[in-house]
Amino acid sequence: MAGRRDCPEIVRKIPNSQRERYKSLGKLYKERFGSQPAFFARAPGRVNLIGEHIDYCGYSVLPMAIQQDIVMAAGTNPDQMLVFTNSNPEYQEYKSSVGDYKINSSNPLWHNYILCGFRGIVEAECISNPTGMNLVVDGTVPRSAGLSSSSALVCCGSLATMHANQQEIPKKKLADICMRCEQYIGTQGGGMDQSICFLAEAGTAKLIEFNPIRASNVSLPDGTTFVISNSCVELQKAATSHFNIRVVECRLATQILAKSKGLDWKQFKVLGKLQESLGLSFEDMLSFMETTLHHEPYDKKEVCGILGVSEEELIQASLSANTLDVTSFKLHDRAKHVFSEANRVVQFKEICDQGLGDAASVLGGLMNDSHASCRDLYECSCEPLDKLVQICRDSGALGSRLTGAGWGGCTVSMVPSGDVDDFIAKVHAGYYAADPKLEEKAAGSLFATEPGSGACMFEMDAETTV
Ligand code: ADP
Ligand code: NG1
Repeated sequence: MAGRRDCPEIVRKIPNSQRERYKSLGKLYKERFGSQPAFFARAPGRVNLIGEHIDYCGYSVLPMAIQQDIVMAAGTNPDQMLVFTNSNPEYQEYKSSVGDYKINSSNPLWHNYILCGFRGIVEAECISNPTGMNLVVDGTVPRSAGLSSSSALVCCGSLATMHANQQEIPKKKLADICMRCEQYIGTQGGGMDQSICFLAEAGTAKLIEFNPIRASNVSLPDGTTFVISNSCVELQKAATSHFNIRVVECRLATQILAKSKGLDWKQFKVLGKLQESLGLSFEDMLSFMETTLHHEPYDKKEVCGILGVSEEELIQASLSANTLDVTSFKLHDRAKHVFSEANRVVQFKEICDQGLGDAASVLGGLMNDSHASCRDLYECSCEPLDKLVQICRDSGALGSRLTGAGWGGCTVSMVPSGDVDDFIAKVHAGYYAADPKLEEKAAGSLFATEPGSGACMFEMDAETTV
């Protein structure tokens, strides 16, 4: 049975390095709401080292939390109101009553992510009369950059809701709740971001497995450091259909492969479950896929013909609200990416566990292969991102790849620790200094990172009171 120690930590002392930030958040809270916040909630962003676009196919991934985070100064109000204010004036204040709010997935403004977290906790814990809640939000995770600012908002919102309503929920259950409730925003993602957000521990990357959610430590090779660089191309996932089209393509590939084996295809939504049912290795799945799916895109009619359903039935069984108009599906290439990427995650973990002398260069090779697969088979890269990956490799990275959903956002590079300063200087010169608009943003866009800790709450302490 889960106990208090399985729940997010309640930390008594805010770290000195963060004190001024929390103090000014507390000050903003007092100016807006007339009292001290009751507590702070904190949820980190993450960087995925390898395993892209496979969590929603049921496969394991290998992320670590980063230092950048979302922090909320939180308190309750007796008026049953939800009031969310942001330290960044770009985000307008949001106000509604606890019983009368709407999550708007067609125009997903910032507060909708917090509402996802609120709704997730209220529904999961059957809270019939949730308390009103005041929040002042402050974020340092680069936005729409593949470092999971959206999930940090959802997870932090869920943590604030949990604590404000005097609930105690174990981390794995919180990860599961948040994985599901973030889908209210419309993207049909997997559970990587929410799982690492709650289950991260300082000093170690994690292998995250699903069904049920589990996390195990991964020791990265000594003498290497991971460096993140942001291409500064932003794509808000929930506002476009790029992401869900990939989810649907993987689902259709699963169903056509299941049907070809005479299985009840409607029972299969994800490639991982199909592989498990068939009991095949990754190599066997790849050759089964090669002989079953054709390289050319499938149109809707062909898919309906193979599955023996009408378009209406296909919509019910396989499509999502924002993919109804998609007419062409690249099933072969998407499935090939998923099986090979899932295999790379297993190899990456094994190599880390073995800790052999040449581990870093082998891991770097896997990262490079992952990028090529994302670019060519999954088509989730873009020109600036490919250019940045190349600059990172030319600047001394042992491996470099896009991280997160892609179509913009960040690269993650594995760099010999002694060369980090030189690497950063070269990437700065090669990517940012070449364009004055990028040069302006370079400061927060290019940084070394270490595995950070997971979501937690901080009590108000005497030094933070204003
Ligand atoms: P990511 O890859 O960072 O998860 P998404 O495009 O999925 O990117 O989500 C980004 C959205 O999250 C932003 O458009 C904004 O609505 C919200 N967001 C991110 N950071 C903040 C912040 N500090 N304050 C308010 N909203 C934020
Ligand atoms: P980001 O990069 O944070 O948008 C998304 C999904 C992940 C995963 C990655 C790709 C959400 C909340 N996050 O992450 O589950 O599928 O893309 O590997 O949908």
